[in-house]
Amino acid sequence: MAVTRTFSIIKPDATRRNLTGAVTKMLEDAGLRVVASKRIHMTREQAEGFYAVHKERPFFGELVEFMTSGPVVVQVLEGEDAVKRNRDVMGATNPKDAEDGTIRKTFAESIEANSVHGSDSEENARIEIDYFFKPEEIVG
Ligand code: IDP
Repeated sequence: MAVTRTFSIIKPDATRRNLTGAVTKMLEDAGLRVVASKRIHMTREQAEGFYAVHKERPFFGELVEFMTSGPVVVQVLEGEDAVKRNRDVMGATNPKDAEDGTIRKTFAESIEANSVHGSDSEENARIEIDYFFKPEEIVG
């Protein structure tokens, strides 16, 4: 299996509860390596652009509010089959549906405040990494 990259966000509900380290440990324990990381407070424009695919969905406004409500940690993760590996350890979008041992089952507060984002395809991973990181910020 090829070593690939994916994009992750530790969301405001997790940074607020000081869970950056705990979430990162679960990512690392799942075989992912953090090759870039920075703590930022997203602007409204950044959040709207990032979630543009969801702009017709009823929760778009609330999602942008939530994602700009506090700091987030954006990360590039590397590992074998990184997109799937990350999605597996994240768990289902709604923590009620997430499996035991996943990040969302362990930490998420709700379907919205679900602690982590992870790219859903390699193509989106490339787009999302480029959205937040310059190539020289990624140190593999
Ligand atoms: P994903 O993050 O598991 O890929 P998506 O369906 O792409 O899930 O949704 C993006 C984000 O939008 C979710 O992680 C969650 O924060 C939020 N979201 C998804 N569905 C709902 C909903 O029904 N109500 C409120 N927020 C939602």
